[in-house]
Amino acid sequence: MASLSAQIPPCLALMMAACLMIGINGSIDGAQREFDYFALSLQWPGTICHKTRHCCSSNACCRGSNSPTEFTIHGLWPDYNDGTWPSCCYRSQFDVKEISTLLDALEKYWPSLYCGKSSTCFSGKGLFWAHEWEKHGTCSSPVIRDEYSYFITTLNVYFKYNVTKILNEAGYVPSNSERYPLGGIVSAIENSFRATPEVICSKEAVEEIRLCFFKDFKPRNCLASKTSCPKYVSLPAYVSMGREASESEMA
Ligand code: U2P
Repeated sequence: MASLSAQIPPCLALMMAACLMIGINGSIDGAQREFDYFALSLQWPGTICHKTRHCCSSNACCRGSNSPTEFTIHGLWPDYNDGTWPSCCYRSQFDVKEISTLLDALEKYWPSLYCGKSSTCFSGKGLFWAHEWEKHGTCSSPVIRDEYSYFITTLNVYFKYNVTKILNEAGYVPSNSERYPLGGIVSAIENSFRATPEVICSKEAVEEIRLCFFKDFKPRNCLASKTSCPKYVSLPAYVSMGREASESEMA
């Protein structure tokens, strides 16, 4: 039987080889080009936990009086200046052992606010942290090159730029009745960090605030995007609604 290569005309074989070298992102060797800046994405539990319908052990919204009342970390994302971002840059399966010394801090400041496992790049479903490391962390090179560095760096940036504190000091405190001017929230952050954040809303409630950084972690403006927020927004307070998960409720 003739070999496969013998059946393919040389010009077609060359084209096939070229296609294999050019990855899905149009980059040579499948490598994605280096990112331009970082976004630290922070979630507001007051807004997200309002949507919790079923409890489970992985969801920090289900911790009742121990549920988070400050902005928590969603992820540190390498981004491009054109509004797109690289993802799943190389095969590196998340290993919780590598961050065992950080777990207490991660449970507190970087918890999942949802039930259900998160998708990972290559290994199906896993922890929220596995999702963030595999999808975003692997694209943070050459600034961040391994899993431990990704998590410790993110925690350090989060502690240094404390959005909850800045907003509280400016009078923007959690409330289920007040509405605050979006411009006031943005200005409070700009005045403290000298850079413009991005604010994401769910209806009128602030759901995420993103802080942007150059690769040396000096603050920079986030991209001017069409905001999903109205002119006046809320910063809902956490309402437990008897959500301390009973075993029977655990999904
Ligand atoms: O905004 C919806 C989801 O898109 C992903 N995202 C958004 C902005 C950005 O700069 N980078 C980015 O990845 C986020 O996906 P996730 O990390 O949650 O999978 C975001 O939730």
